[in-house]
Amino acid sequence: MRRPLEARINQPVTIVRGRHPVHGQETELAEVRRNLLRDLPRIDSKHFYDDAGSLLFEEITRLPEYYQTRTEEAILAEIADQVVSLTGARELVELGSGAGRKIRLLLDAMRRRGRLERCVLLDINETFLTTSAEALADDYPEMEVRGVVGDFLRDLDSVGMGDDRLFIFLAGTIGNLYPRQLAAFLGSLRAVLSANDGFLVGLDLVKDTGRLEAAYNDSAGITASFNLNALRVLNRRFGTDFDVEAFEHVAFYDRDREWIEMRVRALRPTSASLGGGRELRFEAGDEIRTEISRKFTRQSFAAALAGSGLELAAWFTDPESLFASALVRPVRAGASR
Ligand code: AVJ
Repeated sequence: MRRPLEARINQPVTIVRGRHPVHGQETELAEVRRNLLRDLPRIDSKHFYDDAGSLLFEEITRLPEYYQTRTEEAILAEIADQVVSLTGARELVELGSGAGRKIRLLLDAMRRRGRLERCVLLDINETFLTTSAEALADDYPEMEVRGVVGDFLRDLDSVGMGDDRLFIFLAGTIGNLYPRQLAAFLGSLRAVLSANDGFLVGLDLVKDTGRLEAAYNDSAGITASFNLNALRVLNRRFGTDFDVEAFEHVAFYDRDREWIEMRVRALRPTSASLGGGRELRFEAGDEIRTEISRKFTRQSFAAALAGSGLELAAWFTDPESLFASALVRPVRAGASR
């Protein structure tokens, strides 16, 4: 997959693995079991993204009901130059790297300012990460490209230190974190950010319930396939034996918690072996939560930042206020309190 080194002597692509034992099967297996044994069983949404799931997500981004991707792209096209000049970035670091149209809007803006030196991509899917890194190295030969295979909750420190960097975390993926995970994420982000680094984050916004629920219950059934794929991923990676056909897709908006929740629901009695002699039984109607996707307001996002050492520097949204791009910076020493 990687081309010979001499083909890109001026633009080396390096792929490294996150330092933490995310790939240690025992740790992950223990975590998967623990989550399945909760009162409301849970599968972490990172398990959606094997190759099939990553492709299904790309299909989701093109659905008529799924406004997020095209709205964020329109915002970024509008603000890229401003964000790059506000941050003076020479290096772009993408967390949870996607398939790459949106990152190019920012790289192009950096190129226009003549300050494009380096790009680091961090993603959990090695295949997608390598493909994206290679494509970016081809299209931006003046920049150095590095990939980190890892989990943005555990492997941020593998990105290393630097300055004049713009970190980006697009697509509203930050909304997939539970409040406690979000606080931990912001803490580890603060720890790798230098005083002059910036963080641009995509946030899906609170809106009409009908519109939100339609985005997660598309008429083509792609989100349903994406959701149920999590059971297949568990079967393959962790040796469970969920009968995927015995479950259906569920997605609804929880107005109190301001998040979309996706679940898989048993259509009939079924059971799954978790290994180690443990068996999980389901009656018809029993559910497993597979994802939360938080919807923010400017106020709730600012509240999430409170106490993290990070603050909101700018807030950009589309004309309909469907989605926002928030520019976040470390709180300046002496500027707080
Ligand atoms: C990964 C955050 C962009 O939560 O909307 C899409 C994943 N889940 N449809 C989201 C997803 C169901 C998505 N993001």
